[in-house]
Amino acid sequence: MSMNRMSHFRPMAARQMAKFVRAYSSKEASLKDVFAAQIPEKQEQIKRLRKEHGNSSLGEVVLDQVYGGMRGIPALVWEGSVLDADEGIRFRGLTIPEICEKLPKAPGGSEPLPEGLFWLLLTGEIPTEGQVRALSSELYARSKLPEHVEDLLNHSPKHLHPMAQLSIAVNALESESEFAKAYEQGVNKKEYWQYTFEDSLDLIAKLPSIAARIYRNVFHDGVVASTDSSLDYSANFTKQLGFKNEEFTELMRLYLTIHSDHEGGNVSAHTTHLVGSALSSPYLSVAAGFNGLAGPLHGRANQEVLEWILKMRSEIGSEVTNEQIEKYLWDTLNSGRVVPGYGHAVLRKTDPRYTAQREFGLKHMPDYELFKLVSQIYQVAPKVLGANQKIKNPWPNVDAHSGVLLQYYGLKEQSYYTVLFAVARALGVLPQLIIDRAMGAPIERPKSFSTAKFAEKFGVKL
Ligand code: CMX
Repeated sequence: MSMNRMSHFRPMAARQMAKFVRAYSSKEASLKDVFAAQIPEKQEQIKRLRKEHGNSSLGEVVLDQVYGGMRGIPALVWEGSVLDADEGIRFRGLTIPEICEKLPKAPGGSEPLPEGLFWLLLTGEIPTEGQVRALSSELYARSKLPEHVEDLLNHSPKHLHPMAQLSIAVNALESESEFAKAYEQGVNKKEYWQYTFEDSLDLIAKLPSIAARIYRNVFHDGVVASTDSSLDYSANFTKQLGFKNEEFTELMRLYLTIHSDHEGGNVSAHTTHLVGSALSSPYLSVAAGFNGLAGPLHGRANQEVLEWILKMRSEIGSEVTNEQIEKYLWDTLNSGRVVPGYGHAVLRKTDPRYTAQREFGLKHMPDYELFKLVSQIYQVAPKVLGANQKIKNPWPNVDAHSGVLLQYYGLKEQSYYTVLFAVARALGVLPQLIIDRAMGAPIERPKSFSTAKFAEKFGVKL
């Protein structure tokens, strides 16, 4: 560890705080300095809010919400993003088109750099180009994998799903946890966030190397290209995956940005937060979140969508009419399966993450057969799904589109797609874990009852 990094590990004395505040006002302040300078004010804001409204009601909880997967119960604090049912996600108050416009880009590029989004999620501020470049370099410097993690991946059976391999590798990084070591040495709880920050940056930095190793081992020759200090996070990632197309790197920048965060209640975000609330290290917390992301109703839907589309094409042929798509949709529903890529627990309109990917497709591959097929399904599916009253949202979500864009550039192995989602999701869940530790968030522990107890509460005899 460099002296520079070590210097952040001492208790935050007044003199040091003054240094952070000075650094914060500088255009070249580091992410850690900017965040550190914000902490006292954020703590104060929460203290005041709780003092004035600690006993104010947030509304009623009804029994159906408890049995219905806790839909709509306001029970979590999540600073990075808020999801509106009709409008979709806002990252620190900004829509997807707004972040695409405001976040720094790579030289000659037009898509946002995900490093910038990470900065925005943690601090609420748009970084300068210089700050993002410094963060890219810092991630590059932290990206090397420990040998035992490489070994684990190299010895994983190829038929083990890429998400299971990813989870194993992230759990194995626990050996590197600064947080776990500091906790063992009895660090003061006021300093938890600093070690969480270090682990978070290390984990984000190493994830592309893990993901690329899995991809190259399972689907190719096991050789992972070296990274380059002059490249940004996404460019190094696509290089490691073995791609040379700059347009694909642009897609990766957009992909990692828009898949990062989707407020706190989704399975991967909530799980990371929940496990983290027990003071498990960022590695163990994020690995747990990834296990949730691997489920077909959540992140694995991107794999399912591609399989569903390819199966339709193999059954019907490449020239598909709207009537044939409608029948295929009904067949899926009537066989008791879900239509992957459609529906959402919160959204009630087309997901703006779907729209952002569609716009990318219109710009770069308007005549690509699979892109056109996704557009055609969009014309038919909402009507079919909408005919079923119980489906609350007949519109497409983020996963309906991502796979065909990857197919176009030659990343055709759909069982790998959720790993890309996971690399992005780390950029969304880790800022909140750092914030949780800086704000002293408590261990999460909601109340549960048995059905017999609920019945007793309402005077029902079972
Ligand atoms: N196809 C078929 N049935 C669907 C459906 C779909 N796309 N979306 C919802 N339904 C069904 C539900 O399965 C549920 O049926 P039961 O009452 O028989 O259990 C009913 O409609 C009501 O569900 P809902 O309230 O509209 O949706 P939920 O909040 O329960 O579920 C989600 C949300 C995403 C799991 C669901 O829409 C779904 O399974 N979609 C397909 C999988 C998918 O695309 N997941 C990715 C979501 C985005 C992400 O996290 O990455």
